[in-house]
Amino acid sequence: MKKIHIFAISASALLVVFALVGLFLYQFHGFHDQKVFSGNIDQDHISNEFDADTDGDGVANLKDSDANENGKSNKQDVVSEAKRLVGVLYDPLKGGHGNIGGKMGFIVCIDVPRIAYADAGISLDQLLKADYARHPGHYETQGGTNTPATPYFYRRVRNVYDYARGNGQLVRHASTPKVGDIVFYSRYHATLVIGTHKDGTYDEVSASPKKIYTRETLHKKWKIRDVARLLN
Ligand SMILES: [Ca+2]
Ligand SMILES: [Ca+2]
Ligand SMILES: [Ca+2]
Repeated sequence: MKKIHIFAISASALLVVFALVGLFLYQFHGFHDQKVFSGNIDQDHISNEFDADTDGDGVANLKDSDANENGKSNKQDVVSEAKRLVGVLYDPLKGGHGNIGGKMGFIVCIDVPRIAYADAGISLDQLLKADYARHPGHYETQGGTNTPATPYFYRRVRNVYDYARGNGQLVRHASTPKVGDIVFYSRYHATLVIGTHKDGTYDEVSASPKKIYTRETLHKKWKIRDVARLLN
């Protein structure tokens, strides 16, 4: 009798554990859709990550209102992909130690806009790489440790900031946010605007070490900040 009782308890304990693991996996996950970068939408010889015209229609990504030719506007794609990132765990190693965290699908703050834009067919990696080739002076190269030839170049907030500043896409002290804006809290932290409201508040997706996993914050009060505004 006692044995059956213990069995019942351990079986229900096991169920609880399974339920918790299931909930954890549902709520928190990694980003594993690397084909966003490694894929090749127009099937030319350039992967999406470094293709200046991802859909191959002759219109450069930032001038193309539907850069991946999926029938949805860039803004729609950016917003829906950013929402899909909600729950992705933050990389506590911040890309360090051979990017173990990144390989497990963990992300850092700038990955939110980086992935969301890439999903829309606009690769920030490509924009930064091409800009660096033309204007290395836009960037703080830190004695050669911060160039496209070094591993973490495309995942540094300050490089996206410097790209935007050097290309007329930085709005200093923006008085209102717009959907798609990359919001700079500093040269080391950025978030993404995915919605705006008539009352002046906005919706944001952000990843940060303090929050552990990527979050969506709704109706946030706007504070004047610098933003990268890439979309029209
Ligand atoms: Ca291509
Ligand atoms: Ca195009
Ligand atoms: Ca699209």
